[in-house]
Amino acid sequence: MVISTWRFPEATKAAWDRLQENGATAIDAVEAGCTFCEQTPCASSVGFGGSPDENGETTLDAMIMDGQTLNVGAVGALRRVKNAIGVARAVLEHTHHSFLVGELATDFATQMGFTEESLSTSASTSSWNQWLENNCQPNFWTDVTPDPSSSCGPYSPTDENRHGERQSGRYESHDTIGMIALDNTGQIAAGTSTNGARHKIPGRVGDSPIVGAGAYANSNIGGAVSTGDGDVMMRLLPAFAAVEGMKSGLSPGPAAQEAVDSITAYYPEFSGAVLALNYNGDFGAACHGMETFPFSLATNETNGEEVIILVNC
Ligand code: SD4
Repeated sequence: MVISTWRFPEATKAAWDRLQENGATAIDAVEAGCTFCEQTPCASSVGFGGSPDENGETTLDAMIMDGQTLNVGAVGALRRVKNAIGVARAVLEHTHHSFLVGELATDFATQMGFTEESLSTSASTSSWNQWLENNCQPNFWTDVTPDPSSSCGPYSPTDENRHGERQSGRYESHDTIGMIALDNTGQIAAGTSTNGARHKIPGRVGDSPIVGAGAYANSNIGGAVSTGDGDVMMRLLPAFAAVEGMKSGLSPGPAAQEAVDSITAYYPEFSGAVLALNYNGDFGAACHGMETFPFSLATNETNGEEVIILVNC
């Protein structure tokens, strides 16, 4: 079966179709589903042409995890390459590393045969221009001068000491794809792909490519993916927490809920969701800070048809 965050039935279908091919594995399915989303792109938060950073550039985060070996391939702040999950898979397949970032990840990608091209579109450029005209609002700066709530940078630090305060992220972008697949050999894989947070500070990497934050998979237990405010989620590792919850005997829904609760205990304004699947094919999700969280799935029971399920938060 294949299950993925938000309303991405076509990406789920692409993954399902890949799974039907002779010899295809859960990892192939996750790569195919996320690649579909990156190429279309199926949301403004995935792939090229979305979430321009403060310089107007779109950069991509992606990861893929093999639940059999626990091998991971991930890329963060990847520049000028559209197929981020493909590059993540190349990190998994062709290196002993787990996570490559930035310009040097692009060098790796071109060495592996990926094409270098601009990730900007007229839509991302006009969204960036509007942001500039709006005095760079909103942005992710704090305790700098000039006042980031009314002025653009460049900024310098002020000497206010706010170490004692809990600084939440600032989440507005939606629709990162997180996908889990379970194949007929019992192998589970999970992956994510996103262009991160709109108007992020250049260099920012979110939770999506971080093991245990954006996704986690262990074929003996299950897999989980998360979406939402990545600057907060990477502090609590909700995908790992959900898989650990299933390991301790929880079914996927309560395990996802426990992972969300562990975030809201510290950050009550958290907005995001966790989706989990166990090795039996049971699944569940939990969310916070939005009314409902949709996800799509395709299974043998649905004859491979994509079904959208809505969870109340
Ligand atoms: C991020 N978690 O980069 C991602 C954003 C996201 O749905 O999930 N959007 O923070």
